[in-house]
Amino acid sequence: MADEIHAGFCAIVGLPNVGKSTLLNRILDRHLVAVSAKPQTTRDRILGVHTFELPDGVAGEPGPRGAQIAYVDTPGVQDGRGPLRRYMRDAAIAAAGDADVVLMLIDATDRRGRLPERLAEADTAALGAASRAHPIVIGLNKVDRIPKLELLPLIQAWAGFSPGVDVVPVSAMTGDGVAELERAIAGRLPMGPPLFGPELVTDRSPQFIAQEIIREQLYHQLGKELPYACAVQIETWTEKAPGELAIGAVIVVERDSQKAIVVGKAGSRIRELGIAARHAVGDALGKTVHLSLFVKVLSEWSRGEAALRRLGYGGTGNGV
Ligand SMILES: Nc1nc2c(ncn2[C@@H]2O[C@H](COP(=O)(O)OP(=O)(O)OP(=O)(O)O)[C@@H](O)[C@H]2O)c(=O)[nH]1
Ligand SMILES: [Mg+2]
Repeated sequence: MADEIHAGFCAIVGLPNVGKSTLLNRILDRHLVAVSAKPQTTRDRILGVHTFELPDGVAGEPGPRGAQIAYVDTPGVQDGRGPLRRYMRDAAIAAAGDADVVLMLIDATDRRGRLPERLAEADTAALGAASRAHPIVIGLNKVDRIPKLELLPLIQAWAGFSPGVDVVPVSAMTGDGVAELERAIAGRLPMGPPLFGPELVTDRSPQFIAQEIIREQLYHQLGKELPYACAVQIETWTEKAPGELAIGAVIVVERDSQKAIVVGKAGSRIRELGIAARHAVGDALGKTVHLSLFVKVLSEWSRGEAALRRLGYGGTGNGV
């Protein structure tokens, strides 16, 4: 049928910090999901839909073709104890299980994690198995930072991962190779009508996006000092005028000492954080944002299933 396109779900999976969320932001050309230099930034599945034209078609089918790739960004898979880490790992493995295509992203600069053997280790074996059960594309990311000579053996090592696998070198940061990568993914998607309307980019609410971007700014501002167990909750959300939003948000930490770090001397930290987050959230949502930030201590929240659910990790209606 003429209105059939390559359409389906692609789960972006991999170890923490390989650049999954950076890649999704690059593909959608907007700041939808949180990115940071700290591993385990993404905590939940996030849908980002890219509807586009492939000018040269896909392999074996030349000519322009329509495509709609519904990407699911997932938390980096890694061993770890506690309900939050378990929740994150389950979210990634479930997304790989539900997808039409799995995009396994590898950090080509990570000497230990960049070879296929890494997927045989206990903490990643379930992800390796879920990925092999699907058509798979391997993206070797961060190639802007490795010498070309190192790339060839890496491509060869992954070429044998599963039958018919495509291995594509990319840089999510510069955009190099991203069009090739999308072409390889689209070529593995079934033909059919689009799954989503052309305007839909994500199923996440503006509140969720704001919450994620405030958490991202927290990571940027605090770096190594940041407590792992911090969460952001939106408490108030008022449309003051068209294009103008007032947001009240709470940063939840687990101890008074962590609160002191986030607030800073005479409130200096949280003030700077508020300024950076206001700009970043405004950019992401395309609005002028007024932001009030508070810090709250909720002891041991990352260990309790009930508190996790209250902060949006788990339960129904939160995944894609
Ligand atoms: N040089 C370089 N750095 C990159 C590239 N892609 C991502 N990064 C950096 O890698 C770090 C991790 O990026 P993220 O996109 O947060 O990685 P992630 O895989 O989503 O991480 P988790 O959500 O924690 O699993 C950030 O500091 C990015 O700026 C790339 O192509 N080149
Ligand atoms: Mg991420």
